[in-house]
Amino acid sequence: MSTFLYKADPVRGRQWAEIFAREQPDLEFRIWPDIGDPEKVRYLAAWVPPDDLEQRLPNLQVVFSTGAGIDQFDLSAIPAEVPLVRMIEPGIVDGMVEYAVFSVLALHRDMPAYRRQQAQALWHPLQVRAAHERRIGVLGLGSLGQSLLERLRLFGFDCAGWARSQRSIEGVTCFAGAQSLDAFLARTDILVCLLPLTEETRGMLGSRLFNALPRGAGLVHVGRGQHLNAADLIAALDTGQLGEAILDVTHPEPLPADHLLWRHPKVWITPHIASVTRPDTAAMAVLDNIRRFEHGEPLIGLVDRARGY
Ligand code: NDP
Ligand code: OXD
Repeated sequence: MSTFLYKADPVRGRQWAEIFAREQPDLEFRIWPDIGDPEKVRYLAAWVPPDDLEQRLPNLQVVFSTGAGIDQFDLSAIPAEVPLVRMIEPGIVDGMVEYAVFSVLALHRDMPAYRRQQAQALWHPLQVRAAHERRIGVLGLGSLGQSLLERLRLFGFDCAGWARSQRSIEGVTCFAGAQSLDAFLARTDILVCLLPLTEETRGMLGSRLFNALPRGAGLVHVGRGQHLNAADLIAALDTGQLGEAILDVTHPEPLPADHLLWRHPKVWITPHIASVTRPDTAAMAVLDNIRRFEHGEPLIGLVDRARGY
């Protein structure tokens, strides 16, 4: 019998185990560090994989990321012939859509400003803008960015998105490639970052990008902490170039208690909870990919190592 090895949160792992036992009883499910016979491990699902992957698990055939992002993997440590698959499952999409819609609506309806006003017992209505007058821009039009835009459109926002390749999404103005980034930013009042972290996107959320946005724009950052230059963000908030920022990801994580971002009046921080993989739907998505692999069919979420996502 081959083994499926799970190396992430053990509580959720036990939920995965129940689903595997029900759906694929001929595959032994083990939770790290109880790996059994390493020669029998064909599949690994991990948030962070073990060191010495090749030596430790010599018969590994597929690595699954338990998250949508794969930047925490050292791609050079995974044998070239072993596919790496990122997580695409309905639970992660639903969670992200909820969080990002909440954040966009909070900025659209000035909730951070009202929180500050409440702290001073200040009753002061701010001017309301209609949704169609608010331009939302989403960086990254993958499974999460597209699902978010489909939902934001329903509020009547003026929606746009930016990706590497030209995309077509009903009701959304799509921009592609570095040459169109400034045009996309110039029409964005609330920017949502849903990019993967790669060599091209690291540090992208910095002064240059902030200065290309309309003055007072809002930022919702749900990508990765290393997309963001925190000093540039603070400077942009202090000059008013940016109005507010909602950050779910930081660098490092956890954010140290003495970091300036914690106390900045125009920053809301959550501890990387925008979206988490849901055990029931994630286990089913991985089982479907195992079936695909065993039938020689294309894997859903296969990482392109050259692109880095
Ligand atoms: P996908 O791989 O499906 O989509 C990535 C998108 O980014 C694609 O549209 C891609 O363009 C675009 N992109 C990548 N590189 C560039 C570039 N250099 N220039 C322009 N566009 C680029 O990812 P997901 O939608 O599944 O997830 C996105 C990210 O969200 C994850 O990598 C992770 O960092 C973050 N995340 C955060 C979570 C949280 O809780 N905070 C939870 C889950 C994910 P193209 O379409 O042309 O390929
Ligand atoms: C992910 C995450 O990438 O939770 O799935 O950040």
